[in-house]
Amino acid sequence: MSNRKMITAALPYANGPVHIGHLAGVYIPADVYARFQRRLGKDVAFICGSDEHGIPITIRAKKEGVTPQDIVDKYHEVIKKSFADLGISFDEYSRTTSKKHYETSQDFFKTLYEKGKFTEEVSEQYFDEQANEFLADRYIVGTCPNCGNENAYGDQCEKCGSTLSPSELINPKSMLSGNVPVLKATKNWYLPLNEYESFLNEWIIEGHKDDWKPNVYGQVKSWLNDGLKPRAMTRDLNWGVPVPLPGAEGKVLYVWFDAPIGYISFTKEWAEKNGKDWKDYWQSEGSDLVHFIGKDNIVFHCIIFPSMMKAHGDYIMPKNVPAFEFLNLENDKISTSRNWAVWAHEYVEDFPGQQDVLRYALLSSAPETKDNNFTWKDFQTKNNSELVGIFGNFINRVAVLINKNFDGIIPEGDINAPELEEIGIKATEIKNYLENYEFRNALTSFMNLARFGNKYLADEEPWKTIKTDLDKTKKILFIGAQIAAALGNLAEPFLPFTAQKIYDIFNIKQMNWNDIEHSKVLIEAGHKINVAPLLFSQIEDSVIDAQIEKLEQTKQNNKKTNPNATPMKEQINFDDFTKIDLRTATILEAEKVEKADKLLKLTVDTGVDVRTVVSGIAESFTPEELIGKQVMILLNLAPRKIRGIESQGMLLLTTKSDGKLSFVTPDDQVENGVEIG
Ligand code: B3M
Ligand code: ZN
Repeated sequence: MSNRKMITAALPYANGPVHIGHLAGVYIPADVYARFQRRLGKDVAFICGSDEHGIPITIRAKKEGVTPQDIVDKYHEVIKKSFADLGISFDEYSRTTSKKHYETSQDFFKTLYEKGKFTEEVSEQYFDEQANEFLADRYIVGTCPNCGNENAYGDQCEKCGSTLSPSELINPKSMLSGNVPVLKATKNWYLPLNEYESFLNEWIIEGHKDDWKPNVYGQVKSWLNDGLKPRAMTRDLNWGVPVPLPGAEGKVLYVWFDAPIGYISFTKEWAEKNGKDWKDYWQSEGSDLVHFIGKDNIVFHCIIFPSMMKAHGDYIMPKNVPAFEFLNLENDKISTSRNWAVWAHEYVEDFPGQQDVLRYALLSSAPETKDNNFTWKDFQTKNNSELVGIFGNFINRVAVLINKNFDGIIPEGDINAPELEEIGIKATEIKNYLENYEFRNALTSFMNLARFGNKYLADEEPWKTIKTDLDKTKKILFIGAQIAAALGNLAEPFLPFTAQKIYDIFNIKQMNWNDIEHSKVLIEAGHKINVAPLLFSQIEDSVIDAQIEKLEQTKQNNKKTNPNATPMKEQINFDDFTKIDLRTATILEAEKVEKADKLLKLTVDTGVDVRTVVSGIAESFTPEELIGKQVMILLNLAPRKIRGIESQGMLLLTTKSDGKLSFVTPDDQVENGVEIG
């Protein structure tokens, strides 16, 4: 087994924050694995960063009316902070707009180009003549040939789920201008993936039948069975890493070409800062490359990137690609566009100091072999019954009893007690599961040791024996202390914040995993421990209800027929309403207010009197067109001085989609001073 572990986690797109689906399906398992490998004494590089190119970024920028750079700058920071807050222990978290990444990905491309690994193909691509841009598949909408959905994208129909190419769309339109795009010839560089089929077959299909997860192996097999086609590695776009060839202006590297090279660029950045040689991790047989990804990224990490590395010639192949399935939220698919998610940064704010609770809950429902579900109720139960009720309870009882009865000194005990065997057994069990990427089983093994300790105390009742048999009590608490110290050590990959607290309580240093497997005594008798704060606390129903209410609110928002409509204001009762005196009225005179571009001074016949109203409508109406106009007025609004003029009442207006104002008026002419309601 090799001593180096080159561990990567999929680069999140910097077009939005990360949510529990990302955490459960990539980042937390990857972190557990990286921490565990470090504990085995391996030389670990755990590398990630933001994926800042690609269409999702430019689409988000267009939507928000800002530049792609603005978008990635914002979300890179948000994502990076969430990971740090949740204890994801990346050795490097960088970004694909870094200088090193541009260099590295362009060099990689040039090497392949110079070795003649690409084919050049001229193809007809859709072009928007008004916007003067080639259109990415995502930028073309039209009718799906399979289900008739009129809003299918050029790469996919979200209604029936079929994969499309833009030329299959009926009535294609450009999303940039709404015009019909034209086909225009353009040259791009392709990697002939078909030429790598036999290599992939031998390496994965024959070589990894038994050690890769069935979901990953199965997907690769079906891609290979269908036969691979050349794939364009460059695109006609203006956001991305420029293609480093003469005559390639306006072209960038395909985002799935540059993004995985990001793993290499970021390793270089880390190596430079830490006096390491990046090649030891990427180009040496003494290194195990492992990619943690979601199932939608399998083809890129098992077929395209390996083919790129093979074409280059200097790189090792991944040892394993543990891909996860998807996590649902309250039995519904997590969706960024529908805001159906628990966002990492919001969790950190709503549950300060409780990062490990989320890590625990997500690991125990990690979608390892099939899609899984997260519910807030389940989260509460996991905290209250398992973390508080079993693990926290055990650690606390041991520490409190030793502090109270033995002045915080570990008492003498039997170093050959059979109960101590359990520590090594569990350490080995967890190790075997983690080496096999079985995170849920590993977590269960860990919790079983806490259960074992808890039951041991409940059976032996040291709080009772202390009154009758001091010697026996010492032995019980000696064993209790060994199990507690082991739990702290074994918790670290899963629950790093809690592990640190246990090290502090028991005044111990973290041990190498192998040492835990082989030693029964982790704290010697006579060792002094510290006072014990609670590790976990009960999560009340009200806290969980607030989270469920938040999701309920999201559901309501998703029902909106107008996405721009503001939410309903607080309810009022009928009495509140009758306090409002609304009347019909007619504008008699209108004039501009000096030195105020937006204001008009109006004289209004309200039926009950003739009064002055100052209204901010000058940008929507000329004074002349208002004379004789019937309007509605809020009559009993307290008068207010505006630019020295007393305004008595308010006219009812609404805003049209072009931003201009429009009066709310009765359908037919009515007398002035008639009540509305
Ligand atoms: N940026 C994330 C995704 O598909 C994508 C991963 C890149 S890994 C090199 O969700
Ligand atoms: Zn369809």
